[in-house]
Amino acid sequence: MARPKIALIGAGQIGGTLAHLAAMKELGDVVLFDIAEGTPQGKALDIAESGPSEGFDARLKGTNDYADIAGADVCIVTAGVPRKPGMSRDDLLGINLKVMKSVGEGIAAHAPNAFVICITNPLDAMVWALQKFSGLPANKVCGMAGVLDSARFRHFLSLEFDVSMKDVTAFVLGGHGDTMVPLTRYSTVAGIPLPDLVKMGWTTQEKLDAVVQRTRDGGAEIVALLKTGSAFYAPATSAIEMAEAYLKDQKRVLPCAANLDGAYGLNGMYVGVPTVIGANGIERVIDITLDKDEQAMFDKSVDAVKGLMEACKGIDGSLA
Ligand code: A3D
Repeated sequence: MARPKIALIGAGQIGGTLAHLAAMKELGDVVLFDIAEGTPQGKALDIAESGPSEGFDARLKGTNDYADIAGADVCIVTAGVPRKPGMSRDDLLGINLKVMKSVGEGIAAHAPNAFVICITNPLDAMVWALQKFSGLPANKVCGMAGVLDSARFRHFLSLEFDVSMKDVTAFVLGGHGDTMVPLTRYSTVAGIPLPDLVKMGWTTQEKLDAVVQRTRDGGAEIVALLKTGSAFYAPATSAIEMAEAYLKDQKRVLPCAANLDGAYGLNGMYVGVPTVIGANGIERVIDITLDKDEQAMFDKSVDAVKGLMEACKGIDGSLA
């Protein structure tokens, strides 16, 4: 059987890291696409030259021509611009919406059967626009944010409790922005919910609140340190986890920005929710019951995403 084909649209910081990870994990052959001439070709060649030492079997190609993504099984989209210090994700909307239009058309023309994972910010609005521009089925187009946000939450919790990250599960709902909703009730250490760990004296409510806030600010913390761009190692790793779930039909339960068709009382929008990812793409959206406070936080996050969707409609009438 031929190897799967993975097309990476955008060969910047995340795109290059995605290519390296996909090759090292032997998920398939990799095509790196970018409008910048030489960048995808240079990165593809550099990574291919790490193959003999690393010992992977994967072909890598860099290109500026959408025809080269033909027949891709997975497309991961990072095309666009990232944040600089002082910018919010929402400041990127105008530029990145235009990029989503050209990317959507490119994918529709050359890889209409792909499972598409969008990473470009502001995430929830961009993945919604990308699905519309591409016309691909909504279950085949999703956004990566929840895996990253919950990985950040898990990392900070593992530091707080001095336990292995492997034994910490975390649950983050809502849009990928300042209003994201880390749910402590559904986050655990080896199955023990965080509120119980507060009662057990493992931490205090104040410390837990600080961890939640650090998770919400996780992206900005890295932007402030790097100064020239945003996080890329963990975002790439998170998207690869989703791509692998699709390619290997793993039925992983992963939070991602998924199209809502009635779940959470919402329709026709993308927002971060727990999903099942397998060979049919987003196979299920898991509709959990929220308590009053959680619902209020989720509603606020949904309103923020709706505001961005309205802004997109104002820029591109075809989305209205
Ligand atoms: P960067 O290193 O600048 O790479 C972006 C690449 O996109 C560049 O190589 C550009 O040449 C290319 N590009 C621009 N326009 C087009 C186009 N029309 N077609 C094809 N390629 C194009 O950025 P990055 O890799 O650090 O980040 C990429 C995106 O991911 C940004 O929008 C970030 O804000 C976003 N991001 C999202 C998360 C999430 O968790 C959702 C995390 C980190 C970054």
